[in-house]
Amino acid sequence: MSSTTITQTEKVHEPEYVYYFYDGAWGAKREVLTGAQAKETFSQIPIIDISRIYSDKLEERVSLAQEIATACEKVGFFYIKEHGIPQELIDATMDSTKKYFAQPTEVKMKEHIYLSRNLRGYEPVHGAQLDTATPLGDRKESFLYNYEPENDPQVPTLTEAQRSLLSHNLWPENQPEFKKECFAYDKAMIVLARKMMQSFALGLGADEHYFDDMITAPNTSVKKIHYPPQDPSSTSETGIGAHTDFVCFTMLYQDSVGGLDVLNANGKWIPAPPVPGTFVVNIGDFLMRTSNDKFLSTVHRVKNISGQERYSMPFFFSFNMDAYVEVLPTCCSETNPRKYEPITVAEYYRLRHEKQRKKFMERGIGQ
Ligand SMILES: O=C(O)CCC(=O)C(=O)O
Repeated sequence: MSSTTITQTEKVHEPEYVYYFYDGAWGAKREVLTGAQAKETFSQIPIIDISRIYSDKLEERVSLAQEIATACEKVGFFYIKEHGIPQELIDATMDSTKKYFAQPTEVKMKEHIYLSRNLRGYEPVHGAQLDTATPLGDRKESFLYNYEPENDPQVPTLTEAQRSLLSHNLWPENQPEFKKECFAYDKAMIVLARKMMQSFALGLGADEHYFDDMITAPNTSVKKIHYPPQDPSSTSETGIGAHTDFVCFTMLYQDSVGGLDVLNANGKWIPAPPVPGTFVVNIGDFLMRTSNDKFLSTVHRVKNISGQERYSMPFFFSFNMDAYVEVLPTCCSETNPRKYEPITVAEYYRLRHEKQRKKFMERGIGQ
């Protein structure tokens, strides 16, 4: 008697992942989910008219806050329109940004970020490399400047100890107009950002003024970015590698070129194309932490494959450097206990900067 063995070849499903930069390092990953495995997630970015943020009726501010909170919980990204920042101011800031980048690289290198202890100033093309799979790094150059209290529309009274926690900017010499234009933009954005924080507080079920005392001298920064076009088929560089922002939230102005993508829960890249008259707002790691993960800090990236020069200006916003930040009590319950210990902003940033500087020194950049 003979016997036959039947071998069945089972199709093994190899999971596919999207990798991204998180907490100072590349390597966090999200599985790409399709078919029956796919989760319910977003496929577009909502646009919210925020004119109600200036309403003197609490119920209108609350209804806006709820709309914003829904976007923060489901997407972590949304556009804001009717935000109150004059288009002429934005255009003037974009013009001065383009003039700054048009200078020769050796002139801009005089304010290289590694000449500043807080990594403020100019970073050349390929100076950053978030995605370690791209050997050249990020195909972008940038200029980063921070909050200066004298430029705040509500100038705060600070002790010497509080002043010592602030970052120092590295301004180009002999370009007073550039600095003046940077400050004019920052000033207007600080006013809007404080309103946004009140809206986030309401949306998280807290008092509208819950965050007010923590944002009297907020840690804000503006990064002016120029993305030269990249070869669409290149795998050796990208515009900015996939990452989350580590601040509370970001308000991004982008020109009309496009290239920003946002990652949904299924590991699918959703475009965030330019929409005239809007800023793109996204939640960062620190507000996600403060909300006990209720609000999402969403992964995003830029690839400028348009063949044109792209310019953008993210405005990053965080609490005062000496603020001691706890998870909001309204975001915790017996069934959903607090996930994070309180931390001061200065400590949170110190840890992050340490990792960032170490990473760049490993690549032989900096001192
Ligand atoms: O330029 C953009 O559109 C996004 C910039 C960004 O994600 C960043 O600087 O963190």
